[in-house]
Amino acid sequence: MHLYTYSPSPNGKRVGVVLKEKGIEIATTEVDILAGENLTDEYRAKNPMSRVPVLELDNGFMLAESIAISRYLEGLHPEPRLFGAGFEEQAVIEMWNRRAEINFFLNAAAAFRHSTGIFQDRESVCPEWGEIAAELARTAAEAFEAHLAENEFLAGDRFSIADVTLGCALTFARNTGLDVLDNPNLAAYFARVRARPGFAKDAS
Ligand SMILES: N[C@@H](CCC(=O)N[C@@H](CS)C(=O)NCC(=O)O)C(=O)O
Repeated sequence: MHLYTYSPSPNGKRVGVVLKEKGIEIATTEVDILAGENLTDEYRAKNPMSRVPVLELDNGFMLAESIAISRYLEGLHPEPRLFGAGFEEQAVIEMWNRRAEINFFLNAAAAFRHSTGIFQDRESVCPEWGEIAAELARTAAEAFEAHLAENEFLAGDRFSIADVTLGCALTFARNTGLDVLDNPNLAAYFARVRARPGFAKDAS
C-alpha cells in the first residue's frame, strides 16, 4: 500500500489519526496541495477529484475519500474498533460521523476557503458564503455542545471515527480562527480527544 496525502490538511489528519490509533505504518508521499501538486494530470489520474488523501492498494486500485480509506484500514487492522462492532453501534457512529462532517467540518472548511481565497487558483471564491458557512459551523457546534453535556464521546462512551472527524475539524477550526471552543463541553471534549494516541503532537 502507498498513501498519497498532505499530512497537515484536515483530511490528511483524519487518516493520519486512524493510522496512529491502529499502529500502522505505510509508505507515504506528501502531495503539497498549497503548491497545487494535486492539480497535475499525473495526480488526477490517481483521483479524478484532485483531492488528498488517496490510498494505493497492493493491487493498484486507487482508494480515495478519507472515510473509505479508514474503513479499509479497519478491515485490515480491526483494533481498536473505530467504526463500531454490531450494526446498531455502527449506525450510531455513522450518524455522528456524518453530522460532524456535513454540519461542522465542511462548513468550517468553506469558511476558511471563501474568507481567505486560499484556493482562488482552482475555485470561485465568495467571501459572503465564507461568512454564512462560519455561522452554520457555529450553529452546529452548539448542537454538539448540548450533546456533549451528557456524553464522553460523540457516539457514547467509546472513541470512534466520528471523534476522529470532529477532533480534526475542531483542530482545523481553531487553527484557522473559527473559535467554537468557548463552548465549555466542546472544549473539555476537545481535550479528551486530543489526549488520544492518534492525536499525539505531530497529528495536530
Ligand atoms: N471528501 C474527501 C475530501 C478531501 C479533501 O477535500 N481534501 C483536501 C485537503 S483537506 C484537498 O485535497 N484540498 C485540495 C484542493 O482543494 O485543491 C475526503 O474525505 O477525503
